[in-house]
Amino acid sequence: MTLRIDFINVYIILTSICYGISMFGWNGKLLRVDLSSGKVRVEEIDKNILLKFLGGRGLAVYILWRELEPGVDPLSPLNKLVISAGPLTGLPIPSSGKLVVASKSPLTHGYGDGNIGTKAAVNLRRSGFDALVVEGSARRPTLLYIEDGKAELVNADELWGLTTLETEMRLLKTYGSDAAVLSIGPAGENLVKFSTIICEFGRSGGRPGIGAVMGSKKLKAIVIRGNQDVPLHDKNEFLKLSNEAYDHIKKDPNYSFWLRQGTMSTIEWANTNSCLPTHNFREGIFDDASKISGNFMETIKVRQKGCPYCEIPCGNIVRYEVGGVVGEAELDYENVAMLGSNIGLGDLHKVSDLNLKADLYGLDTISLGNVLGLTAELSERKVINDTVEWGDYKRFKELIEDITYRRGLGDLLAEGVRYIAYKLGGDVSRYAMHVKGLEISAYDCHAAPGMALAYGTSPIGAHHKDAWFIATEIKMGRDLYSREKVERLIWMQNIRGGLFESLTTCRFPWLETSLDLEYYLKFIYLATGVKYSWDDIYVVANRIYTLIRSFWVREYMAEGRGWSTLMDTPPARWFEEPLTKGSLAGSKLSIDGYKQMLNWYYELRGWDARGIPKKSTLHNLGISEVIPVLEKFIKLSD
Ligand code: PTT
Ligand code: SF4
Repeated sequence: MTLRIDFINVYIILTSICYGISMFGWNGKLLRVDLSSGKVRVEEIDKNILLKFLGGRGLAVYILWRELEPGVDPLSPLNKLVISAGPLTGLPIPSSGKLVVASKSPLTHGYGDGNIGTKAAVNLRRSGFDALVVEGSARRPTLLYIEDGKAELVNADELWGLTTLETEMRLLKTYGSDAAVLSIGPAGENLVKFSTIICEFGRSGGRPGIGAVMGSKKLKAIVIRGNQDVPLHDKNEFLKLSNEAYDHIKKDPNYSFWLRQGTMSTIEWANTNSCLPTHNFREGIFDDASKISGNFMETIKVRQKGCPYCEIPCGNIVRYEVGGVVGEAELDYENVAMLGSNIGLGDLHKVSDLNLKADLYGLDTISLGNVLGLTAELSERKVINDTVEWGDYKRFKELIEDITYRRGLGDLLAEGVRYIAYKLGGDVSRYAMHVKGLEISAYDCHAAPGMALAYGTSPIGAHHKDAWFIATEIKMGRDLYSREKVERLIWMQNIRGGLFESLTTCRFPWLETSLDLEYYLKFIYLATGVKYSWDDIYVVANRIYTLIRSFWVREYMAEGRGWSTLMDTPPARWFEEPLTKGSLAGSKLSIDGYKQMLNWYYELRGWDARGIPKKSTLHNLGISEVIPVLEKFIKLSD
């Protein structure tokens, strides 16, 4: 039953989530909200789709592929925002409070998603849903409230313009501390192309501009509460296994060090291994690395923070002081590398302050650090008239404001580095650090061809989420351009980007405290009653990667941008300008070696020499419905 009332407490739907297909692990329902018409409805999700795509990222790309008009403007009402969970999300197992936020990206114009650690993950599932699809666009600022199968749209005029912190505090006061809030800041409202969704006072998700998609829909926030249990196939055994997993994690030798530093220990590691991004990815060594390191961070750390059900909370909360003003910020490796060494800033207090600004405004720190680094380099090369010096904290802080509110130069910077390079022309594209329009995350690849390939082939653009390959690469040999590396990379993508993004749970228990992957197969079985083998999982992962690739090709062809293997190639800087410091001085990537690895990658994925899925691959993966759609735009290989 759908009721349309008017704007203040507008649309209410009461739905029975008891009826429908019986299943375990999944709720089998999605909530669809049309902001243009104000209609809200509950839909069943075909069980076969859940079996084929698991959930999270898999379900998101399935929905976006099927439901978006090819070539849709990402900031138009026709784009859709999908928030999706997987069969393990929000269940009482280690680190399950994660949620995928996905859409056609306004930054890259391809498939975009992020993975956000939040109570909203638990509450969405406990509200009876596996996914939320938001379409259309509201006329006025709006808030979506979800509770136990009911949804309500509420006027949010009073929240528009507030920072994410102010928004979350107000909403928790209104809806109670057991509510979960996902919100955007002024950057999302002003359609900054790398704005994100923020929750829990500083967790951020949706690097490819998912915040701007919410902003374009005038959706300021989503508040979720939920009190229902997700039905499980074998609850007793599930809980028993979960206890065993928690015990394992706590006994792991890395457990206590991880609790002290989380991802921040990577600063020293990356500097030692010449891959800490420095001065817009010119170098991999930063002279002031020790001043922004994990060890230094420990001296100003006041507490730690984590996602629901997490026994290894990695959020480092520090208290910093700049010019007599004291503040608190949450630090991760990526934030500190990109707003520290990459912009020449060797002062963790100042880095923390820039980080906090990004959280309050809802900007992605990785893209922001790229944009600021590029701006300093453009200033140094006199491509722009503005003076922006390396390490100039005050100037960077002003620029963050200008980007957020799109003032002056900030209006151009708000578009991301690919567009900046396009607009300025000349040779700027050689050192505008992105792949497919998404700015590169914090690993320099002058001497890391496998990691460069991980960025080149990541399904959302240059992000490390699908394959943090560099540590494996260092063990295998950095100057090796081998087929074996490509095989290992694809395995890693399938586990991280296929399995974990679709389950949807945090991958850190596996990576940082060696929780065996077998646990996850057992958890899937005990939750859903469905036995997946590893071969089944690889098929699911390949299906997801191939559908995402099909989405990119369709969108780029429909928009008239065309498709080429350059889309999978990192910027010229890493191929042309060698490192000048440390033991790897003189290193740069080989373009021939990279091309060879890319060809192997395509072959192993069943894509043709252009990087486009072959008909036979689409058929074998059970997504042959993609073939006629793609063939409207481009001839496919057999
Ligand atoms: C993620 C990206 C990362 S990845 C970091 S730090 W990392 C940056 N964090 C930001 C931040 O903070 N504030 C801000 N304004 N922008 C930020 N941008 C950057 O966003 C994150 C953790 C981390 S910390 C990592 S690696 C792991 N990522 C996982 C993943 O992708 N999938 C998965 N199944 N598990 C993961 N576990 C870990 O989660 P995006 P989060 Mg993030 C302050 O969202 O878009 O994917 O970009 O979600 O809750 O902050 O957890 O060294
Ligand atoms: Fe969240 Fe960190 Fe725990 Fe993962 S390890 S669930 S990102 S707190």
